[in-house]
This record gives sequence, structure tokens and C-alpha cells, in this order.
Amino acid sequence: MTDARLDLAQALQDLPDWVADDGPRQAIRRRLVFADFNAAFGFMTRVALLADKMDHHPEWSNVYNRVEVLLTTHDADGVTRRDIEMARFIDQIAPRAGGEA
Ligand code: H2B
Repeated sequence: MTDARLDLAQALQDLPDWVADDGPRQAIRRRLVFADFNAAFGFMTRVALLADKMDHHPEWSNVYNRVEVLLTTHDADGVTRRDIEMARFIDQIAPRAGGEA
């Protein structure tokens, strides 16, 4: 069964590092900066393993040490608890200092 869309403003209250995407779909995004490509790709690998397990996949891009992540649930056409779960995991493993761009 498809999860319900969440109230975006409310969902973002607990996720200070995430912003609402300004594209046509309801989505949240976060930019991360790592020490180098190795660290960025290691991060992506960890998220990919969760994505595979959850059958829930981020839309993302990587350029050297930068990773841009956009989370939305295609089936629900918006942000659901699955995106929040993934965002929290990302926040847990993201670099603490200097991890923002
Ligand atoms: N990822 C995301 N972000 N949203 C989805 O709705 C989604 C997904 N659906 N990964 C999954 C795969 C679905 O297509 C498969 C068939 O379960």
C-alpha cells in the first residue's frame, strides 16, 4: 500500500538541514560536501544499501566531493514517512562539521 503524503512544513520542522524543493513536485533536498570523492562515494554507498533494503530510492547527483539528494515518493507524488526515514538516516551518517554546502 502507498504511504500518505505528509504535511511538508511539519515534516521539515524536525529536519533543519533539509529544504522544500522548489520544483513542481513535493520533495525535500539537502546538499552535502565531503572531504573528497572517496568520502562522498562511501556515503552514497551506505545510502544505496538502505535504498535497496527499503525499495525506496533517492534522486541524487554527485560531483567530486559534493552530493545533492532529493527525496520524494513517486508512488504518492509527494513526501512520505519513507522519505523522512531516509532523511534521518542521511543526517545520522552525514559529516558533522563542514558538511553543508
Ligand atoms: N523510490 C521512490 N523514491 N519512490 C517510489 O515511489 C519508489 C521508489 N517506488 N523505489 C518503488 C521503487 C517502486 O517503483 C517499486 C516497484 O517498488
